[in-house]
Amino acid sequence: MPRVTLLAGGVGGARFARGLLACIRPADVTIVGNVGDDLEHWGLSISPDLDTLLYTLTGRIHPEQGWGVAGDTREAMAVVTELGGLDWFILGDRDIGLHLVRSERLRAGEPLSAVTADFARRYGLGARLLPASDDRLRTRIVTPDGELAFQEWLVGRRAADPVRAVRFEGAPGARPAPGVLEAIRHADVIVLAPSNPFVSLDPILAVDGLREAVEARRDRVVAVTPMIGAQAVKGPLAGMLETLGHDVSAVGVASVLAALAAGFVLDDADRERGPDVRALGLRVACVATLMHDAESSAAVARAALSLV
Ligand code: FO1
Repeated sequence: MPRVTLLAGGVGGARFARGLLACIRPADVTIVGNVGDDLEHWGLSISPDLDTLLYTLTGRIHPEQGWGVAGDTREAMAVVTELGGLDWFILGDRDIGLHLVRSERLRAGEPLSAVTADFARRYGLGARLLPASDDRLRTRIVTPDGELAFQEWLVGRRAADPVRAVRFEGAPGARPAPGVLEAIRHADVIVLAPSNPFVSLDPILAVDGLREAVEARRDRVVAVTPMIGAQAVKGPLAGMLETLGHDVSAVGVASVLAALAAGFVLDDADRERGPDVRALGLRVACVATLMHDAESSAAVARAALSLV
């Protein structure tokens, strides 16, 4: 049974991870989650991508949103609105419970990796879930109107501002969380999840030593497309590929990741682009990449594993 390390952002990363856990023993899977999306809001330490992974992989995720908790209520948010508080970023009541505990433990000096491992254990997650770094690293979006914090750009302004550049506050200088480099060095397969390469994978790779560690294992690295045709499966990737000067397609993503990965999973609909991806020096597999249930997620995971 291969040991697999997955570098993952939000919803796409979590759905892929769910498929991986259907094919591989959970004890052989390490997931390194993006922390560039993290924010402090209402005094709470919020880690959206770690939570999306945790909730998805332990059966708690809100199925339509893809983030937050299934069946959650919004009583606290209703009070925030009633009292004139900032209500552009929504936390459900149960999600707030998790955030109260995380925030208190971080304030008391525990590292994010320890809190995350404990939440994963209590929620019954068999795989290892690691934040890329315990140090503060924040994705910042450079727009024509100036620089915005990631969630302010994505949620607050609905990703409407064109992206001129992306930068990572805190990197270089952010150290890998305990176990991250080892998980990359010792994996039989490393998967770059179908996540946005600029704002989900790059902030992981911006952690000190991480990009180099992945490049050193390139022959064992497989990436999965987050694009089908000219559309992103979810989120603002298509617009970012365009404004950052890349082909708005899976081939554009493959060219961004070609120095890191030796295999690339294309959607069946993009099968005819296979030769373009092979021309970048990548092995190619094709599968239906929309992961709407456990079986479709597992099929994508099997296609990725077939490339190593
Ligand atoms: N996405 C939204 O579109 N609106 C929200 O109000 C929102 C709140 C939120 C709270 C907790 C959480 O874990 C995720 C949340 N998300 C929200 C999703 C999040 O902004 C993105 O999915 C990720 O950061 C991108 O990977």
